[in-house]
Amino acid sequence: MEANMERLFKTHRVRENSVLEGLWRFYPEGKPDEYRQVLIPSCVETYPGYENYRGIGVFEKEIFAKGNVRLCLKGVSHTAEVFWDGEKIGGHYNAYTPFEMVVKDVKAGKHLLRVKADNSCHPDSALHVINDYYNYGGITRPVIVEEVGEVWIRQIHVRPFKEDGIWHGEFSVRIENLADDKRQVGITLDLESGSYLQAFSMEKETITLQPGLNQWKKVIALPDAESYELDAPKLYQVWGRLWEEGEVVDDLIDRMGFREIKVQGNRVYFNDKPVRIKGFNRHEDHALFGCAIPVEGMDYDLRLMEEMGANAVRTCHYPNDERFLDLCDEKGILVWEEGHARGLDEQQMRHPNFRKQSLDCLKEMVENHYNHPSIFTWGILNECASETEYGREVYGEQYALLRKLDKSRPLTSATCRHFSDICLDLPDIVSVNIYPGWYFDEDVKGYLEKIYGWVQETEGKGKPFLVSEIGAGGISGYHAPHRPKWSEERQCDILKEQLLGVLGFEAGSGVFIWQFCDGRVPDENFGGRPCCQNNKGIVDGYRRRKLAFETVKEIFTGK
Ligand code: ADA
Repeated sequence: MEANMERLFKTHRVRENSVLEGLWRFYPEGKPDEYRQVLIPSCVETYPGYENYRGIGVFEKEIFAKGNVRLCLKGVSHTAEVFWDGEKIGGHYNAYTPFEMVVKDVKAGKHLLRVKADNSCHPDSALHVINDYYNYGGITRPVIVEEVGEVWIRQIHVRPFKEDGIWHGEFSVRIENLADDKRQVGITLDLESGSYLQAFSMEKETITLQPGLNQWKKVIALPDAESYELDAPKLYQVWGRLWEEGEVVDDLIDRMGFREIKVQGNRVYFNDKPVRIKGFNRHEDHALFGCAIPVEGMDYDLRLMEEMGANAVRTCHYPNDERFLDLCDEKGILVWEEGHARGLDEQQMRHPNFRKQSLDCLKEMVENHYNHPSIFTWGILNECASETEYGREVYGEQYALLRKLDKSRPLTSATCRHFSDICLDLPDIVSVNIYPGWYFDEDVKGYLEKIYGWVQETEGKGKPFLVSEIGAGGISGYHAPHRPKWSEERQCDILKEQLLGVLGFEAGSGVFIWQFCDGRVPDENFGGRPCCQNNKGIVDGYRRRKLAFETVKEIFTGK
């Protein structure tokens, strides 16, 4: 299948589209003389001399453009301002979700695109705060530039569902009309499987577009559609086209799979098969690339996980680069995709921008990643203040938004407020983070039974139960015969007991190991974090395997 660097497949055959990769000019704000050429996407912290830079980075690129120019920035970390020929045309908060803008009627020729990216924990930032992972800076995901006409397709969502044993798709297409008046256009949808193999083609329909954003919906029965199964992940391309006077004026391609996810009793079902998670928590972090991991590195991470026998990944604690999700779709790896928030207490959740910033992030996550068949659950608010009344209000608000945006997936949230959480009635799946053997010495099975017993006394009773984190620190290369904490040996011992305990717990639906790879943490968070790293990775930041690699592999594969 053809790829561009935006996704793992071509997103347009008609609309002019390119990825603004290659060299850009970078300088720290106010110091244009210090400019250098940098490759985009990348993290500022990987530029020599900028390893600890916190502040505004300025990025510039001259581009040739004309007509209505749509710019889409897939990830700028973390507060962005965008300028076109010196004029501000947009801005965005949050490193982990895309944003876009259209510059209308651009004269054919050279234009200057300038992006300012601020990675400081400034007072307006409620989510990017000092935390147990690193707030890298820069343009960390691809930048797309497109030429659109007056009418163009913004998004196609497909909700697959089965009725009378037949797959159906509820297609929902968002179309922009940049003109000031109504427009009549033709619309078609095609489904293709594999390499351009026509699976379904819709008769052209005529629709009337009001000025601004329009939404058009259609339910189509697809008796020949094949299911997307985890061991046979069949993907379809959806090709939407807009027509005027017999000509195609715009198009958009996305990808989906036919599958349903349901919760029944204490199990999650993926196409009627109960889900049993053997997964990893993975931060987007790499010793060489920071959070801007090239797609080959993403693929390598997934190959390591597959080698260990994993079938799932949690994108802790924020939405991921969409190319990673594309890879998970292709490999049939279940994804728990998470909104952005980790370990915030009530005071932090009372930051005046917190509610809006987190709701925006959830909205952008679901709208952009809705079609990925591998995403089986949306997660929110990891280890936030779910033991307080105010926290409960916020959890309620976020769950309500997610339910409005997507009725097809169960919802969850990882809690550490054991024995005091008052929100367990809200999620569809109860998820707990536990570290027996690492942060405290308690028998894993006993602790699990205690937690599970408590959940059964709350409104979380009878819901699917997941262990969203277990783990232990291990400093890569540190070996000692007396197996002290932080040695690779002790990491194996603890993980073995934790994994056998959790996977042997019949009432549970599985486990996500904390964590796949070591990751950088800020200096301010150095306590309990040797080398300013969270060292609970099964591989280190360079993906070198620790001893625990074999331990996990043996347990996950049963070999
Ligand atoms: C928590 C948290 C993780 C990480 C982990 C740890 O459970 O959700 O982000 O900080 O603890 O390593 O202690």
